[in-house]
Amino acid sequence: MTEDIYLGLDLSTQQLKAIFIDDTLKVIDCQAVRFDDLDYETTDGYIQQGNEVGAPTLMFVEAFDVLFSKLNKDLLSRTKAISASGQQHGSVYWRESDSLKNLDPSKTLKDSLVDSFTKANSPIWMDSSTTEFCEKMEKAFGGKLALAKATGSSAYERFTIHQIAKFAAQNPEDYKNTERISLISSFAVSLFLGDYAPIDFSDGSGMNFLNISAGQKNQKNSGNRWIDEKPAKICAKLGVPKPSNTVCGTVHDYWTKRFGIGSSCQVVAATGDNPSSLAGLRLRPGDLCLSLGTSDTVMLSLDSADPQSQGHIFINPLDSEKYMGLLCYKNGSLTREAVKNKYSLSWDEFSAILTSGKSRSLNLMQINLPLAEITPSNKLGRWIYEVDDSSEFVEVERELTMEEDIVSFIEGQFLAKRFHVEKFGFQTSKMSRLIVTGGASKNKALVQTIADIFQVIKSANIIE
Ligand code: XUL
Repeated sequence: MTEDIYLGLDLSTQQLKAIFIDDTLKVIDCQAVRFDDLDYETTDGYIQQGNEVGAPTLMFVEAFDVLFSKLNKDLLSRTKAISASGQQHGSVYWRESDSLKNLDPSKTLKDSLVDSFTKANSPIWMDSSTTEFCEKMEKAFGGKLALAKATGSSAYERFTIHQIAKFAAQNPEDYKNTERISLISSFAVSLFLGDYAPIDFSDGSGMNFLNISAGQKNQKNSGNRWIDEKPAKICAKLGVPKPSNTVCGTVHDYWTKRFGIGSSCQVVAATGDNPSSLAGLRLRPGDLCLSLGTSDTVMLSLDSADPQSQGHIFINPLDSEKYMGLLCYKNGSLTREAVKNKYSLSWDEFSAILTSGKSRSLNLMQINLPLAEITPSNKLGRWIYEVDDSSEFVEVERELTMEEDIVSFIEGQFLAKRFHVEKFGFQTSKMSRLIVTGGASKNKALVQTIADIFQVIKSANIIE
């Protein structure tokens, strides 16, 4: 048995998870706390009011209290380093105070930090309420593409700078009293440090405010990479961003006294959940990764950046001079589950229909977006087409059978991804590997459908 243990946290949409690995990367233990099991009236980890979507910041804090009370004390005492991954784009607003520095080991984190936030609900990646701020920024930059060339993406509602602009406009007093703004990833690591952790370059690329090419211009991963330092107050609240592998310091005394983590345990900068997946899978140029979770994402590792007005380029978490490409879909696992539930099916029954239905040529094409989509931007609704005798697509008026609905919906989800990834500049015919990861990758019928749609042939591997 090896002595050294490493602890990774994942603060995702629906839960906080801890995973211990040893120095051969073997998983030693894994525990999670679901946000809906805490007392904050969330559904699937969030609260939605129209197009505003957020999660109580104190709920995140309490999840750490609950999770750490369940973790194995021996493993905690052997932990050499801690880092975290977080749902991307979400933000946390810290009130000017010393409470983070002065965490008291006799208290829960929640009791220590109850007055520490100027905004009770952290806006999260599902929010789409900032259109006016997005439009303003694109206009100021001279259009979508110009903003994308600078920051890696055109303006997207969930990207953090627009959420900050909205908060500053709507709650100027609370904004004024905000000393620091963290991303959800850097917030998680701040709890371990007992101090503000830096935003890392990779998750920071999801803010529409970080200069993604500054590293190429001899700035060598140092200095301030915000695209505009003139809004000095915003930059001061964000701090100086750092490479994703920065060692930020050692754990605050709180963790040693309350949970027995060694005082020399290092705290490493956190990053977003998608950059974390790319790092964990060690994606290489030529690989295509589909991550199937609350959101579905398509990820690519890139040597150079060619931002488009749709899709995102982030700085690569493994090498700050390289990049990753990302397409994000809001209609992922929750939408698949809603279609399954519509027919009161188990996952096994749903999968059996997918497998048997696929062998028939249905000639149907369905686009089903019950949640306002991210790719393509803000599309919402359901469209069904059929190919007629002259190979034209015609809209379908009749009710679909259950089998037609399930098969055409799933095929539509992945046909769209293939189409978007080709438009993003990735040639699927030259793909070296197709990697399917995330919760839904356990579903063999789904993975086979994906393989069929991406025409995975012998030269490519599917890795589940
Ligand atoms: C990526 C995105 C989502 C979240 C989900 O841009 O918005 O994948 O990271 O946690």
